Amino acid sequence: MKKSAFNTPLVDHMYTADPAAKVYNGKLYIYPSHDLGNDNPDDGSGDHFWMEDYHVFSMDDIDAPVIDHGQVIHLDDVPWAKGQMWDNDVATKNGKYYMYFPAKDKDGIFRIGVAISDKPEGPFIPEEKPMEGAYSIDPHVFIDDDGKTYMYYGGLWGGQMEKWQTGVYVQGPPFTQPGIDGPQGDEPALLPYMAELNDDMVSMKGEPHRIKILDENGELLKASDTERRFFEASWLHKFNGKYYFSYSTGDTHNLCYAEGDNPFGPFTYKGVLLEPVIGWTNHHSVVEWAGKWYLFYHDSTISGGHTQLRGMKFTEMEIAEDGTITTMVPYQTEEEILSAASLMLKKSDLETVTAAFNLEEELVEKLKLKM
Ligand code: FUB
Repeated sequence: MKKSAFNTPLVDHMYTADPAAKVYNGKLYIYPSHDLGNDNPDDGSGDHFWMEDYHVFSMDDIDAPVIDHGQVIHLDDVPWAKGQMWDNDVATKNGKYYMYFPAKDKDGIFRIGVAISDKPEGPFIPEEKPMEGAYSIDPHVFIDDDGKTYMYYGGLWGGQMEKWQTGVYVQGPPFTQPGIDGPQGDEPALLPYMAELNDDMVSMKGEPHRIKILDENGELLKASDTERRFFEASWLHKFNGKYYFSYSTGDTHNLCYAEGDNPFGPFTYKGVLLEPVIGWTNHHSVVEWAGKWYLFYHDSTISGGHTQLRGMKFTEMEIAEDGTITTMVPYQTEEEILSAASLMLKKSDLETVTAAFNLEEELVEKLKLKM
């Protein structure tokens, strides 16, 4: 198991993605997706992201080895699910730990399920049925200082949000047609969902809300504003009394954040948190641990650039007093570029790696020396 370090995959014995980092009992727990991948085409349906179980990881401190607690739930344990156990998250209340996870049901519709454990490291026992009224992907659960609990979720394209525009699932082509089925041009982009959870942690208080993400003029971000509009990967953190909703822009590959005064929003767009990484998806979590803020994210260098086979990583964040986050550039210094490029090279060829990192001749020569 590898020791943690910037830009180094946290583990290399399996493919991990979408890391949700949470602090429980002084330890850092990481709840990632477990990428198995398959040979389905990368066609916008998301069908090449194949996952059947979850492992839980933990670290005693930021320099400690990463511990794999093993498989904590498997698809075969979930009566309603057919596959694609994507990004999950875990929250704690009433002395129990609740894992929220999306999976496709027997009809191919993404639903959100809950599984329960007495310990943060699991194992987690799934409920018989998915949560009533919760669909699409990427659930994240945030508990505010007053104990109120909110779930944020949703995703475009493979995440099927376009299919729910009328409030019921509309069967269409086998998958949402990228850029066709949703709002277009100056129409407001589709908005992520949020719902307050009941104290039982397995049901929602009423209907989900749509979270408004506004531009600098107080207008909803437009569908054509693909560099800034919501796509997937919801996360909320609180800093100096303000709420920060962060998310991925999907097809433009940014992680962005927006600021609000309460958990319901509206949130006003603030900027880019992490620039694009190697691989199509960019997905993260933000966590405060022992007085520092960290970004957990993933990229595909570990698999030689296969989008559906990713490796989780982390880096420390810089947050100013007013909540402004310094934009992180995943491969910035020569050392960072060479280390990520040489990792990718283990499973890929020089030409592919040179193109992926846009390497100049001098760096290509240095990379060759590392081969
Ligand atoms: O891991 C499968 C999907 O890829 C996630 O649910 C998305 O956010 C993207 O990271």
